[in-house]
Amino acid sequence: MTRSASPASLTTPLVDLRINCDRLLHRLDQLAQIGAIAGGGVCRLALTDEDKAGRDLVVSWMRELGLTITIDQLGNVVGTRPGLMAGAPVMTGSHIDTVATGGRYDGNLGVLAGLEVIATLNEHHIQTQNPLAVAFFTNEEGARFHPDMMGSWVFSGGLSSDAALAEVGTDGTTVAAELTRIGYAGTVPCGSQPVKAFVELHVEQGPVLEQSGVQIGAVTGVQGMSWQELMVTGVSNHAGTTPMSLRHDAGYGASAIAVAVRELALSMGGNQVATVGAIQLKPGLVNVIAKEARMTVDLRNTDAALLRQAEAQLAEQIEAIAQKEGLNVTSRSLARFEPVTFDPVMVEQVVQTAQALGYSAKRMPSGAGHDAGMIAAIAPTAMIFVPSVNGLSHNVKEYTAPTDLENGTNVLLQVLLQLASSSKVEVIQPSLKHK
Ligand code: HGY
Ligand code: MN
Ligand code: MN
Repeated sequence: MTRSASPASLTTPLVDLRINCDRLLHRLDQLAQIGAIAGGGVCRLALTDEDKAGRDLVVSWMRELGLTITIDQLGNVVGTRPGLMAGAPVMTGSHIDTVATGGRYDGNLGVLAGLEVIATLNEHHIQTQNPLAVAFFTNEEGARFHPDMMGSWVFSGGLSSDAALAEVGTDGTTVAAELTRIGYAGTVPCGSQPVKAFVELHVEQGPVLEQSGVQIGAVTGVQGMSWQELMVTGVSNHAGTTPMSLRHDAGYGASAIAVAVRELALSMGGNQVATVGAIQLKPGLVNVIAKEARMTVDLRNTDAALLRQAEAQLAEQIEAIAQKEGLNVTSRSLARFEPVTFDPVMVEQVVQTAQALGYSAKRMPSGAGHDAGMIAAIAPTAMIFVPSVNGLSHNVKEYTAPTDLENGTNVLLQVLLQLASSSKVEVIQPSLKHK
């Protein structure tokens, strides 16, 4: 595509431009076939063969769209479209890894919506002032390798590549070995790619937009997150002969802690949420008092001080349970992120853009962690939410209506045009094929 001799420069963003929803839906459907599981969901855990296949497909689309591809040491992939000026790109993107019982929109929408924006600009021969980039970051979910948002955290300088590469997953492999195995151990140093601004489109994964009947969420920030693994150790013994007063039952201890976690969130109220997502007992036999319980605790709050209070209160309750039951409990942090506030000017831009397109919009915090929460450390950042039917996510029944997918992607298109065009865009006449 070459610039024409006298390009028709437009002085305002192309407010009437719209994406091609069928093309977006087709890509979402194709990507969802990779790692497809019963019920319409997706299992594409980070750095598995399914992740590789998904990466390969998205990279092939990036190449078709003429993007220049870079892969950094953590396997973060960035596809860049040149602007009329050089310099840091305006970036969008998300992740294509999923949890084991994931849906087809979590993360995938943000990446494919970014490609849809590029395809729309290409077919209308539009070039922006600043370069545009679409990224997918490694291991956003943190389901196989902790912490979550690993790739974007390293990309934004919050975690060293060495530490991330050395991380051992739940199946005993390392990030480094798996990146090499799937062919995505890149050479670009992490943290070496500046970003002018970052906007991520994502399904809300909660009930707020649907219950309020609002079409677009202008995300004000991401709540703080504290993941810990607890190892509860007791004494295995015979289920029939051991008097209740003599038991040191790790299974009971874990259950009492799980109840305390729930009661903590209910007593604190507000935005406090708390989840015990995994409990494994050993030896896990019907007639043996459990010697050991491995369990996870996920605490989140939009307020940093309240999150610390929740952590402290839970630690006290765990200590009391351990004392009473004669158990030993150790805790290991799996992830810890402070609440993040997005750029207020960009949040307002999302609201204004949505309303200018005729969509209703509301400001709201994100309950889920996102790559945008990491990139906010290095660039002005905002997120766009679209409604999740029944507020479901991390569930095979995750669903967002095509109209909402289209609305969100159109808002993304316009916000990116504004951010990357500064004052004007240039319509590029296609080069004459045969002079
Ligand atoms: O856990 C989260 O909020 C994100 O899906 N990793
Ligand atoms: Mn996500
Ligand atoms: Mn997720």
